[in-house]
Amino acid sequence: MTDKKDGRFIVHTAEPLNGGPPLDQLRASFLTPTERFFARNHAPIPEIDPATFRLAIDGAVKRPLLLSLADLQRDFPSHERVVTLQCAGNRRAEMLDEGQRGQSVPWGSEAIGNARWQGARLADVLAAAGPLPEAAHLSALGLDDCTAELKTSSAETDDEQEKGFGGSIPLAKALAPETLLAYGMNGAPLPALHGGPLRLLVPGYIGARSVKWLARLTLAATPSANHYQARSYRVFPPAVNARNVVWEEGESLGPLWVNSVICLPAPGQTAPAGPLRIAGYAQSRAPIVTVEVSADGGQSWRAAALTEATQGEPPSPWAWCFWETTLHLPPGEHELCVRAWDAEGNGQPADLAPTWNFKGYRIHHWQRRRLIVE
Ligand SMILES: Nc1nc2c(c(=O)[nH]1)N[C@H]1C(S)=C(S)[C@@H](COP(=O)(O)O)O[C@H]1N2
Ligand SMILES: [Mo]
Repeated sequence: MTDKKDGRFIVHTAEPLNGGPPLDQLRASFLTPTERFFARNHAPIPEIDPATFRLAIDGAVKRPLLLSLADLQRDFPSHERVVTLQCAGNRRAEMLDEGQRGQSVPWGSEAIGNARWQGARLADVLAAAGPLPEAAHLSALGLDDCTAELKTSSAETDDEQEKGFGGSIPLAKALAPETLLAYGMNGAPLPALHGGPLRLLVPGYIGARSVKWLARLTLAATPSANHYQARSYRVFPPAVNARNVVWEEGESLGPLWVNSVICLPAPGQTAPAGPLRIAGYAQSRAPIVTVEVSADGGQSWRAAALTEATQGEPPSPWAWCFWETTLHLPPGEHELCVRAWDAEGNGQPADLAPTWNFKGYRIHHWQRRRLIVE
């Protein structure tokens, strides 16, 4: 599957493929080309024949449905959405010390991408099934086989555990107009690596809820009991670790938080004296309204310009925001910092410590970067 990606793709693991593009490339285009779009896989990519593929919709519905891809494309209007997917583990490398390496994907800031997705509105399909009054959550199950990871995971597993990757969202989010059953990505059929023939696409939520290779959607009164909803993708207070964790007590992740990242200059790059362009991305559950940059480790700040470089796309509330500013820095060592706010007033913590969690999710403190100006 690495052959599906650009030559500069940062491969964290090849089988299954987990990786993303270098940050200068990521910042180069508002829509991330598919061959540069990050990939996060918990198990090998399942082989699915689009001709015999069926999606089951069951549980608390009046009319259970079994839909082929052709049914979906014929019976429900097609919609396009420009949506940024971000993995809950993005920026994990900033919190890992040597002893923790190897436990999960050591993401830099590349576990994110913005694409134009095409699909049916989940709300339209659910309307055809007729949700019953007790339905409060929508569970999604993938066709992949995560048995190997489930065996090695520190979580207790029981025999009843589904082997596919799964997760759930509240029914209100399932019925929201932005949520899609996606079969297209960047103008082409959804590639197998990114969940083809069909994936859930939940804008504004952690990437894990956008379940790939959809097999089944189930409406129920309670959230999914799947491992990746019930035990994984949860954050715990800093004192909790792998030995004392009670999985069910963690805060289950859903809607995204505010994050902002410096892409240019690229990490490790020394800059010549003179005007210096600093640029990056920011994303949240709601549109980003302010991004500020500091060159003195967070003592003084200036507003960055939010670029409207949407390349002909109408602005999307579910897409990331590109920001940039030009600094004139004297020769020497500087500490760059970035922070952002969204339209709901959410911001970022200054430091990692209070948000540190042993699973390495929701890392979103001000990003700091050492820069040498010659
Ligand atoms: N079936 C299935 N769906 C999945 C996953 C998976 O491993 N299996 N990974 C999830 C995670 S953790 C993320 S961040 C996104 C990544 O989507 P991408 O690989 O298309 O970038 O898919 C989500 N959906
Ligand atoms: Mo993820």
